[in-house]
Amino acid sequence: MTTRSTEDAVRLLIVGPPGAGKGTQATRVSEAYGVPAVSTGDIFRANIKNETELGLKVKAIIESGDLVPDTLTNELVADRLGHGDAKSGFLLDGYPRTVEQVEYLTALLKAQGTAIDAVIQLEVDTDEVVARLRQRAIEQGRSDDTEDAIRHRQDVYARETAPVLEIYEARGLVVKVDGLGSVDEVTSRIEAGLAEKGI
Ligand code: B4P
Repeated sequence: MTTRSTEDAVRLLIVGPPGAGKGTQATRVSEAYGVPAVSTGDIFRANIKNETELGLKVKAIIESGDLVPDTLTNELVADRLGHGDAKSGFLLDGYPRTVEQVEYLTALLKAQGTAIDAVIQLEVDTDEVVARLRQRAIEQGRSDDTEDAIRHRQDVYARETAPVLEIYEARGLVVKVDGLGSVDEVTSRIEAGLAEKGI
């Protein structure tokens, strides 16, 4: 893995509907660019597993397919990005997911004199993401991959997260990537899209 200095730090987001492959690609892209992948979903799931105070608060929300309240999520991200390894950049997976989270993140980074460099938008149609999540339900048994929660999460994405992409689009930061095909093919498209932006 490449190691980065704070001068050549790269700050990336990966956004897409639930099941688009954000987590899958975040691991690979973070290794390729030498930055930590920070997944809000993974942090919440670890807290639920360890039955922490945060985990107990968010368990039912996540299982229903709703979003965790912005205040809790924002605090968690601010804390994580304060760790030393995030000083030389990061790849945020699954955050921001609401307009309020975008505003919070923008202000947080601005206070540090930094900003997001690019937003990877994984494009996968609803039929395909639903099929992937049904498969994950069989293979991993994740408690938020029930039929009702899968459908509900797609609705929440369309309502709450699609406007997030409009904001970053207006800022000229979005790299649109076709998320269909093999995992390797998608990774190659992401790397090519970032290279076009000089990243
Ligand atoms: P996440 O953990 O972000 O869950 P996700 O959207 O389902 O995952 P992802 O898109 O990463 O899918 P994956 O790579 O696994 O969020 C879970 C919950 O946490 C949310 O519903 C919410 O309640 C809460 N939460 C998280 N962030 C929040 C925030 N900012 N604000 C509020 N609440 C928040 O891929 C899916 C499947 O597809 C896998 O099985 C994978 O193997 C497969 N796959 C991947 N790439 C593939 C490919 N190219 N072809 C075929 N299959 C592929």
